[in-house]
Amino acid sequence: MPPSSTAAPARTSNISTTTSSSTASSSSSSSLSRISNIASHLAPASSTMASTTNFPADVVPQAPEDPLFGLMRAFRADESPDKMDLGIGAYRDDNGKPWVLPVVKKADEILRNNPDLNHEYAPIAGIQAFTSKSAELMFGADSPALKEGRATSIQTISGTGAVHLGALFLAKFYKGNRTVYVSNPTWANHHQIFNNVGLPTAQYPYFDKKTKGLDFEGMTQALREAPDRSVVLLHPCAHNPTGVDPTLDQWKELAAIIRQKNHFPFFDSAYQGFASGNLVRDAAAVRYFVEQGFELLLAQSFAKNFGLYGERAGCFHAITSPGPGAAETIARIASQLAILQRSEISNPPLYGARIASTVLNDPKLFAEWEENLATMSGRIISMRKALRSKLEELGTPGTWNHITDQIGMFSFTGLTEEQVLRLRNEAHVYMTKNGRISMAGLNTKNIDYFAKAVHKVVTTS
Ligand code: KET
Repeated sequence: MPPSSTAAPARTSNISTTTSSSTASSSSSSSLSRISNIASHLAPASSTMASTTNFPADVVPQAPEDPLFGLMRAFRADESPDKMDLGIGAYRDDNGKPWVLPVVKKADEILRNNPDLNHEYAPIAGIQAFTSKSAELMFGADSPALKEGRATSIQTISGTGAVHLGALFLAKFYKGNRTVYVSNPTWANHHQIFNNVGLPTAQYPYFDKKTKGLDFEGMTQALREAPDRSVVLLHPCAHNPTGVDPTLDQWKELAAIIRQKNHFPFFDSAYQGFASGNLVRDAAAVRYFVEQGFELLLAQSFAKNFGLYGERAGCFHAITSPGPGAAETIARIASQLAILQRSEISNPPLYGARIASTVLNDPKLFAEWEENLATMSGRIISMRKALRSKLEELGTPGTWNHITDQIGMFSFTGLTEEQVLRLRNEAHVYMTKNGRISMAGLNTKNIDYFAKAVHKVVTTS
């Protein structure tokens, strides 16, 4: 630190002491003028100080704006009546409006009419009625891991907070190969979250540009070649951004490789119920791994399947392998997670978890939630069919079967970055540069416009 900056604060604090003591005793005009003299004398020094920083540009360079949230901002600022938001993965109804799930409205009503509710802190691990049902939702109520007491669950700040907590736990305690293997491509935030806690990321091939499907060969080869005991991040269903998932048979092969290599699986589940519309089917890969006795981590988001995006409801689960010491292992893991949680967020937010918990704990509301999920996934599937047939009718060059083959919230269209930018500039269509579209941004009113805009950029580029 330069000497001038250490000297200056000391002088400044002397002044303020003098000022306050002279104000306290009824101050004379001579002492006031003496203070103002000293203050003006010091002014240049303090203004020099204001321009010095511990964070100059070579230390804290200007970071680029988050691409996805930047896109949302640009969309909001666009005044065209034709504008279309196909960026963020958030469900929209057929009028292009955010949808508050009817079952969420009901749960909200129940909560607001409960005279016993208050705003006290949640326990460090969150609302137990919520976390235990979240575990059942993911792993199945009769999961061997739950029955044998080999699982621990802790409420988090939605899915991002869960991935972060898992990353932090691994950074502190994982003694295998600390490189986290993520799919190429993956949710962009994965890289940041792991890198921020000092865990490097590497990529395994995932998307085959030619078939616009899974590059299973490339994926399995990379996992075989990765150093033993690497961390492998997996999307259990509705892969973001590609909409391409392994089949159950492929999952079984992946599990065999992961077992053989002693890799450590970390699942990021943000779309349960969104892929097939069926909560159990969308959990099949995870449940298979648990049945096989893997030790694993899982981040669970309720942002999309409950439409609780901004309420940040989520859960982190750790499961350990069966064996005589399993219950003791999981208790130790839980105790450390509690310490990490306490120092990071102290305890998680209540509202979203209360809503989800109300639904998860009431069979009638749960059944209604499943209907709401079917409404969302059904509308998305119908948009896939409509988009594919419109592009085929228009004779847009290329094949478009991948639009209906891919599942979940997104479609990885295969549009190039140049085409994406032209769509934004010429047609006010907002999507990420990698050609991903959020299918829920399409509806019966704007799909023609979108298909024609795509046709135009594909035929004239
Ligand atoms: N994991 C995946 C795979 C994912 O796509 C998201 C969100 C999250 C975790 C985090 O969700 P949270 O809201 O923290 O529960 N994806 C969408 C939104 C975002 O990027 O924040 C998206 O890709 O559009």
